[in-house]
Amino acid sequence: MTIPFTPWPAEFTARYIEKGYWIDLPLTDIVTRHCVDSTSASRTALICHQRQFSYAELNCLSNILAHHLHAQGFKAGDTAVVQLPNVAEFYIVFLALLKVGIVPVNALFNHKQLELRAYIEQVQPALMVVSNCHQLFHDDRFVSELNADTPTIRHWLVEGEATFGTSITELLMAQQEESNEEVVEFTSTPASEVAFFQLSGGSTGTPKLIPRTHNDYYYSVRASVEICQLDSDTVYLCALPAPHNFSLSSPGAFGVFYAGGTVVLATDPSAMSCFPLIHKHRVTMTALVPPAVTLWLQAASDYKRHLVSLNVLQVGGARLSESLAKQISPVLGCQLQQVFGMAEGLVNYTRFDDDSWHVFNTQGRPISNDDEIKIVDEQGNEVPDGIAGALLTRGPYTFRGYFNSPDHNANAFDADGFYRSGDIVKRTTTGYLIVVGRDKDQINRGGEKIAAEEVENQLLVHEAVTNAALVSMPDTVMGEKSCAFVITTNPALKAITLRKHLRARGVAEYKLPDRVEFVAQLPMTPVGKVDKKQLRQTIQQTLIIKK
Ligand code: AMP
Ligand code: DBH
Repeated sequence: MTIPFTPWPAEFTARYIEKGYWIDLPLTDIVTRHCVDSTSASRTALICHQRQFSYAELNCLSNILAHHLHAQGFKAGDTAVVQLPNVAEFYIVFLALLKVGIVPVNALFNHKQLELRAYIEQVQPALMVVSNCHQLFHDDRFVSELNADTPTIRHWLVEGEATFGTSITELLMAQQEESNEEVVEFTSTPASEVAFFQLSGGSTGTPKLIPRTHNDYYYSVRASVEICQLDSDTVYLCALPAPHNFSLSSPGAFGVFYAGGTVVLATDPSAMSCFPLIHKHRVTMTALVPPAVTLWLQAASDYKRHLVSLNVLQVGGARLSESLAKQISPVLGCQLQQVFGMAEGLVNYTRFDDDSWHVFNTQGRPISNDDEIKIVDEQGNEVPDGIAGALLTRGPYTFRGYFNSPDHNANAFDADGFYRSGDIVKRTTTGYLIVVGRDKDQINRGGEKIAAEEVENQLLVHEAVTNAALVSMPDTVMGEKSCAFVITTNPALKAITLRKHLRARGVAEYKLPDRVEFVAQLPMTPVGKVDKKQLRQTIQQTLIIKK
């Protein structure tokens, strides 16, 4: 059994194979390739608090888990929903699932009932992997609800102490002691098939899933490793959520594993969590979103000596201002690399030999010569360099369709299979992209993406809300925050009541409106849609007047 997905047309498949992009190896190769000789196998792959794992250990632990799952009757083509914080188990579990061919959705740790249920609904998982550190899994209440609603779920793995399901920690410890584990070679799904689902930032009512094949993802990882010049001396701090496409593959932890370096896990991107780790483990490289950069710059003056080992700071996920960009090297003492990527595929990097203008003012250029870029005006005609337009792309690691979403896919791609990214960009004459805006209904809250419609739908569930529109408003640290314009039948309704309502609906905290404006009506465009452009202007004006 394999997971259905929209394949690349045959002539593209042939070209990507011929050019050596798709090499027909499973993603687990990023670790197993180091286990053929004892010197590389014994190198440190992963550091998680006090625990260190060599490549051999990482491989062995994921084998133990794979055996367990195999013994439980799991097989290739089964699906899983995984929600783990930044702990070693995230990679151990991921590798184990890939080995057995179980296709996971890796939810973010700040996701709650609404998001988890949306993923569960779409993939009908046989396996759930969760952490008892998460508020929803302190006890088994939500677990029982999900078991009752989702007959496909057969097994729960729990990180930490389990009050339900099987404890990953105990399982791995018990099995390791038995040692001399018989070696079974697992067969993952074929490399041309779906390895896992990546999460889309989305712009629709329900979050969409992005099928990523071994072949396409592994190519993006290898090519990123080359561009970012990783090697076995690289020590990478994973400060963003581990499942994020940026910290997983650009080049992220997978890139570091491929290169034989070391991944150090941080619980969060704060300076307080990260600076001591950089100092202690002599971290050479990390990746941040712009709001974290602001905080690091503020904290660095007292702790610059902690950062001497740091060579490269990658920044992406949201637009980095030129003024922030210029402070990075003098204040943090490392080189800046801008990264503009998307879980759907296309990733752009500034290169290490670029001049400072490109590094400060552009979001880089694509990974691959076969990344095809179209920048079009509202009529769909390509615009010249220097003129802003909508970014469309296709290529050897850009997907061809969201999972099980024919209606949405009909608009998300053009007739030639180019994906409409929803970003408004300009191309320089040197082929670099500058992100200037967005034409998707999304708020980018410091790199955390909020699909407006998803939140609006949940606001509309409230009995006193008759209409709602969520838009972005400028914020000096976050870049953007969210503002909900709400029409209500209850003049006494308060913003805090709506936030409570959304929490009770299980909406992730970062999606709660930062501000609520109660209004008598919403402006409409000539075609009868809510005029969000005007709402953004209204809230900007309000903020200016209040200042
Ligand atoms: P996601 O769909 O969650 O993977 O988010 C991808 C989106 O994040 C892109 O389409 C952009 O809108 C935004 N993004 C990522 N990196 C950057 C960047 N360096 N500058 C501006 N926007 C970015
Ligand atoms: O924001 C993103 O999704 C993103 C940013 C940087 C990404 O997917 C990536 C690099 O790969």
